Amino acid sequence: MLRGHSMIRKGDITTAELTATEKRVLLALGEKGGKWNQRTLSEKTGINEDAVMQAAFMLAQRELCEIKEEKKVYYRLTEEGRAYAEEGLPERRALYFLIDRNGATVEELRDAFGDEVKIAINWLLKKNWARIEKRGAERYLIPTIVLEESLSGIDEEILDFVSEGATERGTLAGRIKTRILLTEDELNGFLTQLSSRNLVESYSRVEREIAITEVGKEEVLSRRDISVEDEIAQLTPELLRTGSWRGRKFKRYDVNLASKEVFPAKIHPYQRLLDRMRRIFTEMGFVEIKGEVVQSAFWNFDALFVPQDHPAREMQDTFYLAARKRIEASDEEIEKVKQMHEHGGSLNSTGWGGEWKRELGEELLLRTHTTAVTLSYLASHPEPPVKVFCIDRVYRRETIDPTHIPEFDQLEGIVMDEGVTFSNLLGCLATFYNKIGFPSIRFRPGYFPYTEPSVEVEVYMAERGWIELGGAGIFREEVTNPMGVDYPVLAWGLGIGRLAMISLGLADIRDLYQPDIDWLRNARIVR
Ligand code: FA5
Repeated sequence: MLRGHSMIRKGDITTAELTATEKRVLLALGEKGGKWNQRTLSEKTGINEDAVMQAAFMLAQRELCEIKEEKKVYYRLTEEGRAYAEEGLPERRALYFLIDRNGATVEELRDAFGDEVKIAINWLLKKNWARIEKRGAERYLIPTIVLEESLSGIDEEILDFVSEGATERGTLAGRIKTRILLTEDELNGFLTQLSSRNLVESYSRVEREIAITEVGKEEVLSRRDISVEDEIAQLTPELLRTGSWRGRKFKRYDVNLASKEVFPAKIHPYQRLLDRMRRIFTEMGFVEIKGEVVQSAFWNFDALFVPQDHPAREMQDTFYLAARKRIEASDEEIEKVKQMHEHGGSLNSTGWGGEWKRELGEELLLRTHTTAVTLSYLASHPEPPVKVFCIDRVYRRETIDPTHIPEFDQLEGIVMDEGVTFSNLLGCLATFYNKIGFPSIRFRPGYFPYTEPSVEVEVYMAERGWIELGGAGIFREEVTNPMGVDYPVLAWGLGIGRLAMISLGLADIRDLYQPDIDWLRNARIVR
């Protein structure tokens, strides 16, 4: 029969092959009852709990011991619970107060109990320790029980026991039941009541009991000579240099054992995705550019042929700054933009008509799209070819929902060269989406004041249907002409947050910014 050397069968392994720690643990288990929990076993052997458990698991694999796991529930007092355990529950103190005076008005109770009066009255009535009686205009609380009957409530006993350290559910139940006849359901009811009053809180812990098996006992008996000799767990330069490793025993390793989970630092999944996008565009021959967050309305809107009365320019859509600034463009460029808006400049265009106001162009704002960045780059690089992209933050006054946030990232790009066409634009975008993991996208006719033709890119998401990922088109001549650009410009602006949300399997764009440690730990690292 072929034997996989990593498989451990009953009887295959003798104590001769146990590590020193395993031998120590086995010997300890062999004593007396042979049942221990990991803490006592650790104390007995003088080996730390982790190492004890590791050894116990190895012994269990060889059927030399058994490990039973049990989830135990514990209780502890909250800060408020601790205070009440010392001075008594408010209703208890209020009851004594009422008994002393043979009843008291709500005001008297308020004077005596201050902030606690509500809790006290509430529970006095709930526990039937007092009733309300109207005497004239006054409302009195009258005690309904005599002192002897009310010596201690079960909830108070539980508080006492927990404060004395009977914190494990079973121990607590045992102690309570020696004093009071109580079913499990009743006990649960009291514990729930104390938790909802925020006086105790529960937590759970897995506890392990390690017991030697018959095989283990035989092993210990038959090998009274089990010797615990020191083993080398790690080869050091010292051991090699001096040669003292010779003749010594080496610790055995089982390379098939599951290792402890480690969570190394890693780059945030969203940042990784941004880096991947950068890499894709760089590999496609693009150069990354950067621009200012604060832009003038001129570069964000006017130079893009967005009319001055366009709704997107309104205060409720755009974050404006209180300040204005001289437009950073040549007088000639500004004049050409003005002419273009008013009557189409020297082109066969009507423009938007009306008067173009320079002061509106001077208004400063938080850029609403990265198109402001690529356009001003184009204005200073009017000669072909231009192939640049920009990944950056943009800002809009938005009502927040699963696909809208006021601060999000866009991936902008332009290609300007002689003879580039609309199909080149669609091909370029399809290539990008394909590389980033969206093999099927669709283009729909769109509208932007600065492009013609214009498209919107969409991707299908099972739960949400088609989601709009970005806009694209060929810059209109009304945009390129004032900048001195004579060739077609393919342009796009893609929303990255939405793409990231789909690609990272999130249902809500806001989750990209939530510090959810489990999600971060489990997020797969993909190139
Ligand atoms: C624009 O911003 C255009 N500048 C794109 C463009 C560039 C068109 C160049 C033509 C030429 P739009 O407003 O549709 O277009 O925004 C682009 C993408 O950003 C949207 O498709 C969407 O994916 C994303 N987006 C828009 N608003 C939000 C928001 N509030 N939260 C998250 N993503 C958003």
